[in-house]
Amino acid sequence: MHEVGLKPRERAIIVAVVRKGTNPDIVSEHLDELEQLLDTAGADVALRIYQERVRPETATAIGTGKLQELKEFVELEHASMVVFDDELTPLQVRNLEKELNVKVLDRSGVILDIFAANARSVESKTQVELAQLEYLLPRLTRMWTHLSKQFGGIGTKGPGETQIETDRRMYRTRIQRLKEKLNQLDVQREVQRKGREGLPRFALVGYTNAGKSSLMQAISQAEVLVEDRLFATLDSTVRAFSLPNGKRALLSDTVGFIRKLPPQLVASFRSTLAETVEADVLLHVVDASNPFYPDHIAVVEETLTSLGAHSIPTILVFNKSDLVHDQFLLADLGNTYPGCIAVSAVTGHNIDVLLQRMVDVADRLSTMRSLVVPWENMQAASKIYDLAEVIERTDGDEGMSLSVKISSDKLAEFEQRFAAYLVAVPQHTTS
Ligand SMILES: Nc1nc2c(ncn2[C@@H]2O[C@H](COP(=O)(O)OP(=O)(O)OP(=O)(O)O)[C@@H](O)[C@H]2O)c(=O)[nH]1
Ligand SMILES: [Mg+2]
Repeated sequence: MHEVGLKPRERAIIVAVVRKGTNPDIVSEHLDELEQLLDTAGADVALRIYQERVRPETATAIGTGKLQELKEFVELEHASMVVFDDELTPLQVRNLEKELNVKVLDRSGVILDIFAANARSVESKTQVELAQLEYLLPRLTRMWTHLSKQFGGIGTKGPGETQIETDRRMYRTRIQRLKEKLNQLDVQREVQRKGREGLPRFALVGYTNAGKSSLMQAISQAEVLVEDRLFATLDSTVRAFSLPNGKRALLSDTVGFIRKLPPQLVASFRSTLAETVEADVLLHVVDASNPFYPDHIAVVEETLTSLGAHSIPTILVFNKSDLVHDQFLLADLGNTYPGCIAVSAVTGHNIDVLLQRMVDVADRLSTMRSLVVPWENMQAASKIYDLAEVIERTDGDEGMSLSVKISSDKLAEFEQRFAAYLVAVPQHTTS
C-alpha cells in the first residue's frame, strides 16, 4: 500500500459498534477494510475495539464503561486518533473528542481524506472540496475548530485550518461557488460527449481496487493509472477502441465504490459518474480473489441503484482469476452468476472472450427514434424501412408517423439521412 497522508504516520484505534448478534467474521472484515483505508491515508492501527449494542449511544456511540476503557487504551497505545467504522453524529464527535482528548473520525472522514489526497484534476479537486465542506458544515463548532487547530493530519486536510475557522456562512458561500464551478465543467463535458455520439458506450464499474483501470488498459491500451491503492482513480477517462468485429466503441473508467461511501461524495461526483449512468452497457468488475466479493457485488449494485443505473445491461466480470487457485470456486461462479466471465487483466486470460461478449451485447443494442415523413416523401419512408425496424406506424394528415428501432451501427447514418423527419428525444434500449 502507498501512503498518501501526512508524515509521520499516525497511530489509530479503530472501533466498531455493532448490533447484538452480528457475525464476528463480518465485523472483522469491515475492520480489515477500515484498516486498509487508514493505511492508504497514512495511519497504522494499534488496536481494534468492538462493542455489541442494541443501538449506538446517542451521546457517545459507545457506553460509558467502554468509553473509559477506550480512554485508557488511547493513553497506553499512544494513539493519535480514534476512528469509528460507522458514521458519527457531530454531537458524538464532540463528546468523544472532549473525553478522549484525541481526534475522533468516522469512516466517511477517512474516505474523504483519501479522496482529497488523490484528487489531481480541477474537477475532482472541486468535487472533493465540495463533499468535504458538506460533510464539515454540520460539524463546524467551536470545539471542532479548536481541535482541528490542535491536531494535524488525517481528517483535517483539504479545506485548511484558516477556512475551518471561518463561519458557516462563508462555508455556504464557498459551497455555492463550487457548485457553480462544477456546473460550468458539466457544460464542457456535455460538449465533449456530443462529439462522441453514435458509438456504443461501455463503462467499467466496481468496488475500489477490483482492477477497473487495469482492464481499461487491457481492452483499450489506454494509459491510465493502475495502483494497488484504494481510490487511485477519481476522474473518468473515456477511450475509443475497436471491437474484434472492427467496429468502434467507447470505454470509460471511473471512480470505484466502497461500503458506506459518504453520500456527500456520491452527490458531488455526480458528473464524473455520468459516464456510467449514461452508458449502454456496464462491465461490473469484481476482484474474484477477495473472499468477500459477494458483499462487494451487493455494495456496487446498491450504489448503481442509488445512481439510477441499475437497469443498464451489465456484464459481470470476475477479474484477477490468476490469483484464484481454487478451480472449483471459478467453476462455481458460473453457476451462481449465470453469464459472468472470469478474466485476468494482468495475464490477459479470457480478455478475448470478454471482447466477444461485448460485441454480442453491442449488436443487440438499439435506439428508438420517432419520425414523421410527409406523404410526398414516400421514397424516404421506404429507405427507413430498409435501415430500421419499424415498431409502430400511424397515418395522419401530415404524413406517416413512425416509431423505429435502429441498431447502434446504423444510427449515425440514419440520423444524418433522416434528420429532417426526426421528432423525438433519443433513448437507448436493448432488444
Ligand atoms: N494479479 C492480478 N492483479 C491485478 C489484476 N488486475 C488488477 N490487478 C492489480 O490490482 C490493483 C488495483 O488495480 P486497478 O486497475 O488500479 O484497480 P481499480 O479498480 O482501477 O482501482 P481504483 O481506481 O483504486 O478504484 C493493482 O495493483 C493491479 O496491478 C489481475 O487480473 N491479476
Ligand atoms: Mg482505477
